[in-house]
Amino acid sequence: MKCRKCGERALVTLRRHNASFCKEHFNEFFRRQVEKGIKDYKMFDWSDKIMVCISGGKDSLVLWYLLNDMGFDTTGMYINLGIGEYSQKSLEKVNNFAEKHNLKSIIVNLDELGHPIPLLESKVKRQVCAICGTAKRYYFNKTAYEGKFDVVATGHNLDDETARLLGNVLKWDPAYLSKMDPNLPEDGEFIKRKVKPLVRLTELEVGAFAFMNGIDYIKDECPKAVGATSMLYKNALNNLESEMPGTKHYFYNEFFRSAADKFKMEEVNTEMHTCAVCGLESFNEVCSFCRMLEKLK
Ligand code: Q46
Ligand code: ZN
Ligand code: ZN
Repeated sequence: MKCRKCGERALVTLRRHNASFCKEHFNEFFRRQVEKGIKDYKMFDWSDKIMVCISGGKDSLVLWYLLNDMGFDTTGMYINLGIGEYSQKSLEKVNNFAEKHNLKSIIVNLDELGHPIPLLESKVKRQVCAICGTAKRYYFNKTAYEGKFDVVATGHNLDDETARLLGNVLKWDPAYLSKMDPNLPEDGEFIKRKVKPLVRLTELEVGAFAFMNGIDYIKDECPKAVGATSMLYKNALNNLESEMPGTKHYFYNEFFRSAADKFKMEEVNTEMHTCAVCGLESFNEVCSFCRMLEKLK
């Protein structure tokens, strides 16, 4: 296979684009997709202070690497979830990466705060990923608010987002379908704008970029991810994609082109409170995270 751009030996073939690329031109293609995502969805510009949510996996590290390389003002934010060896290894990858590229980072340690995920899991009667999601959302919002960031960026890719879209379509849940936008506006003073600049790239493409650019990330999956329904949706979409290259891209883009508007929720004027425990803005008198922590007592 030869590179579509220069005719040199190609290292990657992208069936959905019917093209092969050498390292240099794959990097060029990849970067252009990220730039297009940022521009098309008006995510941010060079004046914004961006908090990048980092897990130590390939998506978040690739995103951080690229945004920094493009000259954006980024700070990585990592939450040590306290999930045994998995958390230790991922923290190591994040620290090494930040040091190598001379990047600013903020680390929140749930062990030190007294509520690592395994402890919450043993006390709260909810699925572990729902508990973890509530904790992560809380600390991402809190850190972005306290650090006066303009925008919060996550490394979700096309596979993540089409799997989520498929799950939401199967349930026809308008509340969830209205939140698919890769640029979700801020909500009040406390919740900052959330963006997903890798949304035009597949998991495979992000992996290839990480490999070609020597980005060292944690390859292990979180041990709690076993049996997650999102994997079912990803597998189903991968089967479709291998028979019909371009399916994921089409499914995602067509949703925004012809259906997303129909799910826009009416602005509801919900009365906001100040959480009686932590003092941050909340829908209820005590926020959902603090209610969860009360179960530890
Ligand atoms: S980290 Fe947390 Fe994920 Fe692990 S416990 Fe579930 S939600 S799987 S992205
Ligand atoms: Zn080339
Ligand atoms: Zn609270």
